[in-house]
Amino acid sequence: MVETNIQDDILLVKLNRPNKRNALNDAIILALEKIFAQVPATVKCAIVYGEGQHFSAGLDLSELQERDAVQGLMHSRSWHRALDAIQFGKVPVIAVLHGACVGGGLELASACHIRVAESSTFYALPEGQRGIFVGGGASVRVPKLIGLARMTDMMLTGRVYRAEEGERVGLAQYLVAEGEGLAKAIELAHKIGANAPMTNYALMHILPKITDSTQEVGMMMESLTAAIAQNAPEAKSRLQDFLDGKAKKVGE
Ligand code: 1HE
Repeated sequence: MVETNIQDDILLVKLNRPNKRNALNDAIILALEKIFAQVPATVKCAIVYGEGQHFSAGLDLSELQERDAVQGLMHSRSWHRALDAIQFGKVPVIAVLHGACVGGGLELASACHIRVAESSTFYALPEGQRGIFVGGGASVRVPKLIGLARMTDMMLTGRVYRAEEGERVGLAQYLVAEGEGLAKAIELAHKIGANAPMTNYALMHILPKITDSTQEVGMMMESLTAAIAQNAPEAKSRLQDFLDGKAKKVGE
């Protein structure tokens, strides 16, 4: 139900359950956790995408049995572990979205570092209408993308954001024509893979902690990160290349 493939230094992770609209059952969540905990050392970036007409219909509702409170807590925490393995793993992850990106599908997408949306993409949090609450990290990650008020509205009213509006409010960073998402993500993955490792590490692991901190602590973490990054041989040679006229200018 989850297929992986390595192309150059990019790990391709495909949700492959199109007859159930890539609904995420426990086996898929566990598979994602394992895949992102064991990214091979040669890989520099990963891409998550979905087979069929939709990225993901979210939690597999057929598995939502009668759970008591403790089982429900454990289930939600299993999603947190898997999606944390994506957000705080070894390499940046790009999600390619199309069709439904709803409920747990949006939770998965929001754990990735960049979202590329094809024009068929639509976003919703139907948990509000199903009488449940988000449990896969949306209450923490989605407001960081679109703000508290928009997420509250999505859940209170069942509001659906279409692809263009989704890109405008920050659910996706790139909007592309139908069928072009994977090519765009591969192009971005090559750019990401060419960065200095410390830069990618800092963006994945330090920047989120800075934004969750007080101004004082955040500023100190920024200074420490900047000092460590600029001291790396990789940074010194890149800066020298620019001064020698050998590096690309901004925008080239
Ligand atoms: C499913 C699921 C699912 C489809 N769990 N089986 N998510 C939702 O509330 C979204 C529910 N799904 C939908 O609204 C629609 O399926 C879609 C808009 C995504 C796609 O519509 P469509 O017309 O392409 O497909 P379909 O005919 O609705 O579904 C095809 C099959 O997939 C059908 O099964 P079949 O055996 O009758 O063929 C559907 O039952 C099945 N299917 N979605 C199980 N979600 C950590 S907490 C997260 C909490 C949540 O994510 S709640 C939100 C759940």
